[in-house]
Amino acid sequence: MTSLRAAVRSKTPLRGPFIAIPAPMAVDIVAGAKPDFICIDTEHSPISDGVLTDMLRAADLAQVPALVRVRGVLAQNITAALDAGACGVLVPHVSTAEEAAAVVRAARFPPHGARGAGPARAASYLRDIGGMISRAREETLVAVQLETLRAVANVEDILAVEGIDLVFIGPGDLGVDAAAHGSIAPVEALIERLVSAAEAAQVPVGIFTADRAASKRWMARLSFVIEGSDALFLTQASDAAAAPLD
Ligand code: 3PY
Ligand code: MG
Repeated sequence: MTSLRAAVRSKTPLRGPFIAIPAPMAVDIVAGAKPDFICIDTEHSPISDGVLTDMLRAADLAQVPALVRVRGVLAQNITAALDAGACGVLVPHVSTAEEAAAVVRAARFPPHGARGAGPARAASYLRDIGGMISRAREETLVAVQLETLRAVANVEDILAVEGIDLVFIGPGDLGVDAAAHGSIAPVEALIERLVSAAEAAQVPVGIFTADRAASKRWMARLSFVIEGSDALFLTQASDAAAAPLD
C-alpha cells in the first residue's frame, strides 16, 4: 500500500476529515466511509494519549491512514503521536523556520533528526525497533500548519526547511491573527500568498475547509484538503434532525 507520505509528496489528490470526538467508535464510523485519510485532532479535543492509541488501532483496522494533529511544536507531543502509531504529524502554529526545523528534529530519526527510539506500539513493543526506524524514515509524514501573520512573513524560510513534506493552511487562526493585528490584507490575500509561495517552492500545500463548496474549489488547485470533522458532521446532522418537520 502506498504510504500517505508518498501520496502527499506525489501530489495525489487527498481529502479527509478531522476526528475530534475522543473515541475509537468515532474512527470506526468515519473511517468506514473510506476517506483518503483521517486526521485525529489532539490540539482542539480532549483526546488523551491512551484514547489516541485506541483510535489509531481503529484506523488500522479500517485500513485508513491516520495523521495526528498534535498539541503544539514541543517534541514530546510529536513523539507521543508517532510512538502510538500515527503515520505522521500535523503541527499547528508553526511561524518560523526555527520552529519548522524543531518539528523535523522531533519527528525524524537520526541522521535527519533526533527522534528517540522507544519500545512503543510503533515498534511492536520492542520486537521491531529496526523496522520502526526504517519505516519511519520512508513513511512518516511531517506537516506544519501556517496560520499566523508571522508564518506569512516567514513563509519562504519555512518552505526551505528540509524534511517538511506538507504545509497546511489554517484559515480560521489566520483570520483571527489578521483581525487582531489590523492586517490590511484580507485573509484571502494572505492565503493566496501562502499557496503561491508553496507552489513556487514545489512543496505540497493543503488547507482546512468546513464546507463542501470550498473543498471542491480548493481540490481543483491543491492536492490536500481536510474537510470538516466528525464533531461538525454530528452538529450539522443534529441541528437538521431537531429542526421542525415540515
Ligand atoms: C484553522 O483554521 O485555524 C485551523 O487550525 C484549521 O485546521
Ligand atoms: Mg488553527
